[in-house]
Amino acid sequence: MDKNLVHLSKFMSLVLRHQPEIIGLTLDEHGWAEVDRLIEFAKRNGKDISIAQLEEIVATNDKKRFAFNPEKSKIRANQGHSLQVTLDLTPQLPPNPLFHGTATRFLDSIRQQGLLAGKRQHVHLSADVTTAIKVGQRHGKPVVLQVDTLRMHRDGFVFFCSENSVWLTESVPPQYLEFP
Ligand code: HQG
Repeated sequence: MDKNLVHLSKFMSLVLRHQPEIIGLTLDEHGWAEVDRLIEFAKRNGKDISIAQLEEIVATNDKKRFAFNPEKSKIRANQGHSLQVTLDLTPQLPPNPLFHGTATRFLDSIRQQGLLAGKRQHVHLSADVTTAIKVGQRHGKPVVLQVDTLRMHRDGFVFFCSENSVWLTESVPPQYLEFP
């Protein structure tokens, strides 16, 4: 993806996941923004985005972070919100195990508290170690924890899989985590 599109995609993450109000936009309870309004409000705030660029971002974004509704009149982020939105995801039986990539500096706290969603709505889990390492690297020296999803599922924890294949759950208490 070219640099300008990466820049626009980061801007879309900001307004569609965290702070739509910075351009005066509102999202509905499912996280959808009207495409026309997004374009218009972004323009008023100095960001020119064309419908063609939005389509390219939706189609080529490395992690499929965004999706259109079938009519292409609305757009939303597939996951990663700090805003309270209902993504209408259906609970699913997760693969066992799943992985969580984090940084070594968080380990003491995670040993005590388990994985917490923090500012986001969910704890994010990866289906493979390579992805988990990439996620962890964003925070420092990466370390991958293994999550016993089978036992969590048996104990009543609910898992969702986002449109872009990120596994989501509310929290992971320490007894379900395997540390390296
Ligand atoms: C850590 C990216 C201390 C947690 C990725 C993580 C993902 C704790 C950090 C998505 C903790 C939160 C989310 C505890 C958790 N004590 N630290 N008890 N519990 N943590 O960015 O999972 O590029 O909010 O391990 O690919 O890193 O945005 O979560 O290190 O899918 O599309 O607190 O963001 O996707 O960091 O990443 P984040 P994350 P996008």
